[in-house]
Amino acid sequence: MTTQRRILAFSLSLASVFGTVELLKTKETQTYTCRTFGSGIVQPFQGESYYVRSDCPFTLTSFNVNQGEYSVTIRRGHNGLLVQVEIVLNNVTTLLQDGHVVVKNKSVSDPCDQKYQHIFKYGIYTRLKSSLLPFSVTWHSVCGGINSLWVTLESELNTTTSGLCGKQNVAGHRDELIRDSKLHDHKCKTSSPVLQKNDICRQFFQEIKDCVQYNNSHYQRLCEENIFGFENSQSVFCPFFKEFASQCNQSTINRFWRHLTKCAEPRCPGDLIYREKGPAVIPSCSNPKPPPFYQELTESCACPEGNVLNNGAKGYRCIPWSSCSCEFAGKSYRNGEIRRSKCHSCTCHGVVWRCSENFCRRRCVIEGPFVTTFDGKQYVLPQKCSYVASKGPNWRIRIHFSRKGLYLRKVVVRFSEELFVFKENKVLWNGQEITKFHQFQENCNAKIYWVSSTFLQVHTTSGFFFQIQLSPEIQLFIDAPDNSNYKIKGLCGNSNNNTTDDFTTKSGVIENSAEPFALSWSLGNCQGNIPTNCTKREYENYAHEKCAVLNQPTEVFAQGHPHIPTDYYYKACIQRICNSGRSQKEALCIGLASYAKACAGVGVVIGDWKKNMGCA
Ligand SMILES: [Ca+2]
Repeated sequence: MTTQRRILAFSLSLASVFGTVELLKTKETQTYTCRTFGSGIVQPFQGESYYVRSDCPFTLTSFNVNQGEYSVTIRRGHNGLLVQVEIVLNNVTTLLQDGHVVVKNKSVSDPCDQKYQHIFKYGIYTRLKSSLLPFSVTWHSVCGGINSLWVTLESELNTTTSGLCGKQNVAGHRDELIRDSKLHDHKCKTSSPVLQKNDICRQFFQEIKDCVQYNNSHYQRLCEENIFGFENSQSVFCPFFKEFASQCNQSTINRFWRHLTKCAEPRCPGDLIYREKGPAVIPSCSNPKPPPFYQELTESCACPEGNVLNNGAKGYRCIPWSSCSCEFAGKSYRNGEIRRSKCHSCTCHGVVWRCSENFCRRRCVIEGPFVTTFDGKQYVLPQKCSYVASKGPNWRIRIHFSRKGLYLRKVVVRFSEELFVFKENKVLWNGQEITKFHQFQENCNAKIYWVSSTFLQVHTTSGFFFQIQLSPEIQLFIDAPDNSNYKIKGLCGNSNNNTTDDFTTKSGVIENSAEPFALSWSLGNCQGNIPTNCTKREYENYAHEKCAVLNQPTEVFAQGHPHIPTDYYYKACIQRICNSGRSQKEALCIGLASYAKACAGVGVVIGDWKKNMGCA
């Protein structure tokens, strides 16, 4: 680190210390909201709303707190909608464009938690909330752009805000706000608003005149400026009417204005129904009672009364909370059902398992493309790639897939400064082949032991521990270090006893399916897909017939049934035989061994299955 950098780092850390103090000093008085909607209506923090028609970029609001920059800049397209919004929160840029949310040049899906900001669905809107300041930006996306956006400051800042929203406590002048907020751009144009009589605007304000307290003719004028040229664009004029009708809070007005303006209620996906004032965060199987902050009411797509969103399934289905279910090893469990193993007992709570203390170590298993995470989620890798299997503060395990079959070619482990490469029947340490394994290299951070003729154990000084099987194929068993929780990442997940966040991608987004999650941890080029059906049809019958032994209650594997469901292992067994590139018998034995090892992991020893099945 250079001296300059050290000084910079030091002042930044000071800034963050003082930042906390500054935050406490802000007066908690009221909420300051500034909105922009339609084709250019601006409701500033203070003073009357105004209209601006322009395709130029503008600062909506901007301020600095503790050397951190905060700003929202907007640009409208020729369709009147916001086509580009750039939000800078404490120097982190988020771009809203073409229906995507891009944070630091990476597209994200909501919810998205980052160090200083949180992006989540807020009713029918999306909200970005800063965790440093009581500041948030909320928007509504429609086809073609954003038709409504507002920024909220929940306290008065010790600093001045500028932009179209003006100052927090002083009303600005329209023309000055527009002039001072416009950003440099050669090609864009700002035109004077056109006032042309519009019948819908007139009828609307005639009808609601009793409940809107302020200057009616001013708002009628705004309505006509907003709608001019966009008479057929509901995306432009509906948010305007919605905004004013919502101030009336009468159900008759609601029916009337939707009928008059032909602004239909937003459509909701799946079982969800639209509510003018519904929950900002929909109660779901995993979160049936969102915390108070999220219980705010807003326009929302919600489940019918008494139901919750089944977020364990696709397609926005609503079910009673008592019907929610959890998954373990490919099997579904009812809400409240208890699953016991020799290591611990777990109760299904909505879609999340709540488990007692685990007496066995949490183990990630990678057997070819079949992965079991530390927390027990099971999936199949989508492609033959190299992947980051797991990484922690000072170690990283990579797996490299074989091009030929469904197995690993090598495993590369970096622990501090030491590099281990495991290939079939060969182990390299910092580039040298090693043959003696017992208590290898006394001063090293890692020690390797042979456990059997094909099985290696690696112990590290930091308590991190894994086993590698070298033949008949390379398989990897990693034990989660104690108290590691969120510090571990990769294909093996994070070891926090919760399977719902195991598909966390490299960029920190939680995915629903294995494919985007696994590929985010891939490295370099991949060597083709991993087939999900039987590529060798002639092997199919053999596979079904032989793998069925796993499920049979009278056979040797039945001892494991109360502890580990066979569904996942049965499917994997068939897939191995069909696609592994090995002989049928060899693949079968590997498949059966996989279940036997899983049982051994929870302390259940399957009898002499190798002899029974003719596996060596
Ligand atoms: Ca987890």
